[in-house]
Order: sequence, then structure tokens, then C-alpha cells
Amino acid sequence: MNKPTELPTPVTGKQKMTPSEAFVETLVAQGVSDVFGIVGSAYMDALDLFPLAGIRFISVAHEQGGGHMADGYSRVSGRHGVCIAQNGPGITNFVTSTAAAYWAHSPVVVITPETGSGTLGLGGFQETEQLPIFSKITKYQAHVNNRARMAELTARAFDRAHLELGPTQLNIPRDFFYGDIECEIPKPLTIERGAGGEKSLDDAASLLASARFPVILCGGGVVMANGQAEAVKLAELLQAPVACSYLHNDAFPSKHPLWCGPLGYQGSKAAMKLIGQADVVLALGTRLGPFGTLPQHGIDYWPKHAKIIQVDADPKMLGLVKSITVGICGDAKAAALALIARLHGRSLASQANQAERLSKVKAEKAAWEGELDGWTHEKDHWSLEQSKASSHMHPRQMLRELERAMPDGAMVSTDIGNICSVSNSYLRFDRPRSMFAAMSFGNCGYAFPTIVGAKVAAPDRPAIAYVGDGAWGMSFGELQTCVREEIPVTAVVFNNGQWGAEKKNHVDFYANRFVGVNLDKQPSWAAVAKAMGAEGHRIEKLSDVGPALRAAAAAQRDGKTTVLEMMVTRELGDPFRRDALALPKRHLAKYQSTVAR
Ligand SMILES: Cc1ncc(C[n+]2csc(CCOP(=O)(O)OP(=O)(O)O)c2C)c(N)n1
Ligand SMILES: [Mg+2]
Repeated sequence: MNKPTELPTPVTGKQKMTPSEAFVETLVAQGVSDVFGIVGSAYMDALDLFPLAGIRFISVAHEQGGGHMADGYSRVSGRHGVCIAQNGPGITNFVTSTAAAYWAHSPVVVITPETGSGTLGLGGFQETEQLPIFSKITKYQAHVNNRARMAELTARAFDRAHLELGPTQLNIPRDFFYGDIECEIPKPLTIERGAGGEKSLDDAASLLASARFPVILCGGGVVMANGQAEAVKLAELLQAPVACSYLHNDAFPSKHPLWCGPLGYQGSKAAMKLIGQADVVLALGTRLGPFGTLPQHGIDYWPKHAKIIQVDADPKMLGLVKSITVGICGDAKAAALALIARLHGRSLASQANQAERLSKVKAEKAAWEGELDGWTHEKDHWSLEQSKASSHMHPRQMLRELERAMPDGAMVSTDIGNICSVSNSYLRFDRPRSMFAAMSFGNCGYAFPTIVGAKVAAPDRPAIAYVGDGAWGMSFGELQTCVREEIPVTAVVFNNGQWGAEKKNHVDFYANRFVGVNLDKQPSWAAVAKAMGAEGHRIEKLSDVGPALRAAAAAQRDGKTTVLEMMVTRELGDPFRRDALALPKRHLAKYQSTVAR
């Protein structure tokens, strides 16, 4: 990969430059080394400077893919992810990826050159109002209203993405790249976040000291704050079991004896049963999102009478979804350290029953592992019928094999789909910044481009995407990017010949009246991969799953991208939205046959 060998330094001092130079030098000052996008005339004057500025332009297949790559890049590195495109259609292609980054809290800077200021509003070529479109999916929008402010506003878009923990937009009328200005390149702001208010930390420490069954729930905030080691220390001090919030399985090391696995859809029963017994929950770096705390496996686990301490860097998240006893507006790492300092040497009520609690943790974890070992396939009527008629692999067994073969230090992105969701039970990590799920925006097509971006930021780590075949149809175009730009990754594509997650709703609620859920006449995805210049293998047997994953991950070191097409049955795990669907009710005579009698 053509990475710049050393990070370049920006020009210093007030001086004459063009707005393009001011823009590019501000990117340099912000430490930008990689930008994802598709070339366009709107910003060509600035693009022309990228190579000499030491910025790699990664040319993608679709702007949505570029936006997700910027997201994956920022999630693994903690640095800004940056994407750019042509005004109008190039920019509207960023909408989905920006919304996804918004809900992943990723500091992505979406650069949106717009139609020229001299013709704005006349309905010329590639014109649309670019600020309203992104207004609800960005944390901040900078509009360059004067070419002299190019550096100032560019810098602010970068600073705000970190300060507000989410994507920002930098909108630039295309004619404003040209001209002469006098300016100085701003230095990036580095603002330290604190632990939270003294009184709320004192109150939280008292609650934790008096807790007889404390449980810690670690969320994405722990990952973003680089606070995993501090979360471990706090858990060890309290000897408290630790659950991870939904799709943040990398927030606490899975090999640690206090780790219990994730809450939420297809999460760990051990985590659910243990948090259900808590008298005090410390929710560390989590907004306690509504989808992530829904009852699962028939267990309504959220402890109704427990005292809840919530730590979040965004004050608006405190007490928003769940009632809380103490809210701490602070950084998860700093708050964990402040709580450790307050609890150190203090007598802890939980010490009295420590042995009993720890044996419960051990027993619940063993029970869940045993259940997973025995849960080789789904057991509902539809699934049994489907797998009876098939020689393909059961998805759960295939996922267990992938788990066992997962290389050290792997980064795994997961898409939205039935099999990807079931994989939540089998994804365990020992280092943070390893799991990149589609989070609460939940868009199909997220996982593959996101892992491509992650690989650019962490080229030495194995990069693996889990993708359903429907979602693969949306995103496989980015194989071109992998091959062209030499970004080697592994895509594990689950071929069940259906939009399975939605089909499950047809099965459960609509008496198997299938509309638009079967993916018939699909190409061989392994053959498509080969035709596109990548490696492709069709995996039919369980015994081939692990060796294939290991070989594909090893091939990344030789620069090879591999698609592993897993042939699996059409059986389906529990549905996503049992909470939000209802059996059909019809008033019109012509639709009566759709009502169950
Ligand atoms: C962009 C987008 N379109 C549609 C949906 C609705 N949806 C959710 S899951 C799903 C099916 C996913 O199918 P596939 O990727 O084949 O995975 P499977 O469920 O079969 O494992 C669909 C269509 C969505 N979440 N995102
Ligand atoms: Mg599918």
C-alpha cells in the first residue's frame, strides 16, 4: 500500500495561498493521511495537491462505500475518517454512510463540495441543497460562506467531530476552491474530557461501595475513551461481573474471568441472567440504547429495582432511555479512574458474598457455553423443515467454527441480517477496537466497506467482514477498491439464498406468504470474486470453515482479498423486531385471506 512514509507538517504563519492550498494544508495539520471518495471536478483543484501533501486518495466504487470506509477507519484508529465526492449525486450517495457513522459515534468528516455560489438556486447541473439533507445526521455543519474562511471552517469541522463524537459536514461551494487568500492554518484543538462532577462521582462510589451485587455494563464509550484497562481494574476491585452493551463485544476482554458477554439481540444469557440480579449497575460509557436492552431469549433481564449509575460523555444521553439514580457526564476512562480512587481502601459490601457471586458468574458462563455447544441448529418448525431438505451447513455450527479459527488481533465487522445477528453470540475479542457492527442505524451493506476502511488504518491486523448474501449484493462492488487500491481483506459471505432476517417475519407473522425475500438465481459469489481479481472459495463442509478462514487471513499478508462463500441452510434464528410486529388485521374484503383463522 502506498502509505506516506512520514506524516508531513503543514505550513506555519500567516501567508498568501489559494483556498485549495488552505484546505489541503488544514487536512495536513489535522493529521489526515487517507481520504476516501470518488473523483469529481468540484474539488479537482484541491485533489491535485493531495499527492504532494502526503495524502492518499483512496478511489472507491460507490460513495456510500467510501463513507463507510471513513467510518471503519475512524473506529479502529480513533482518528478522523474523511470522505469527499462530487457535488449533487456524489454527495447524496453519502447519506446512508453518514447516518450510520452518526449512530456509531464516529468522528467522520464528510466533505461536500457544492454547486458554485454564483449559480446556486438556478437549478444548474448537479445541484441540490446539501445542508438540509445532512442536518439530522451530523453533529455540526460548516458552510464555507467566504473563501477567506476556508482554513478556519475546515479546522472547525475536524475539531467538532472529535468534540461531539460524531460525523460533521464541511460544505464548500466549488468556486471557493479558487482565488487568493491570506490566512494561517489553525492547529487542531485537543480538549481533554474530565471524569465528571465531584458530587456525582462521590454518590456513585457510595452506591458501589454499598452494593451487594454490583454489575458493570461496558459500552462503546469505554472503547472510544481507550479505557478498557481502567474498566478491568474497576471490575477487579469490585469483583463485579461485566456485560458488554449491544454490539460492543470488544469493550471488555473476553478471556477475563469477570467477562460475561453482550446484552441485547442474540446476546449472552449469562450476561442477561447476571445483570438481572444486580442491585447496582454501573453503565460505563453507554447510552443504554432502547434496542440494545430489549428482552431476549424470553428473558426480561433489565433489573427493575436496581440503582443505575450511568456514565456518558454526552450529557443528553443521561437518563434518556432508562431511569437512573446517578448520572455522570464524563469520559469513561477518567470516570473509571476517579471511581477506583474513591473506592480504594474502602470497605465494600460486595466482599461479604464475593465467593458466592463469583461462583454464580462461573456457573452462568459455563451454562451458556454448554448451551451454545449444544445449539447446533434452530429448532422451530420452519428451520427444521428447511434444514431437513438441505445438505448445507447449519449457520450456528459454521459460526462456532469461525469463532474457533479467529486469528489473534482480528478485526471483525458485521452486517445486518439473521446470520450476522446470530454471530453476536460467538464474537469475542481480547482487545478494543476490534468489532465494527452496523450499530443502531442497521443498514444492510455496512460491514464490507467498513472493514476495508479499518484495514487501511490498521494494515497489520487481520480484517474480516461477516456479510449476508443479500447485503453482499449491495456491497460487493467494493472488491474493486480492494483489488485496485491493494487493501487485502476477507469477506465471509453467508449464502442462504434469501433476505433471511426479513423472511423470518414472513414466517412468524405472515403465514409464509413470501414477497421479495427469496434471492433466486444468484451468481456464484466465489466466481464473481475471482472475476473481479480477488480469491474466491465456496465452502460446503464444516471441517473446511476454520482452515479456510485461517488461510484467507494469512493471505492478507500477501496482499490478497478473499471471499469465502459459506453454503448454509435456510434456517433462521430469532427475529430482530418481535417487539415491533403484529399479526395482520384487515378490514377490506379482498384482503381477508391474509388473516389467520
Ligand atoms: C439498506 C437496508 N435495506 C433493507 C433493510 C431491511 N433488512 C434488514 S435485514 C435484511 C435481510 C438481510 O439479508 P442477508 O443480508 O441475506 O442476511 P440474512 O438475513 O439472510 O442472514 C433486510 C432486507 C436494511 N436493514 N437495510
Ligand atoms: Mg441471506
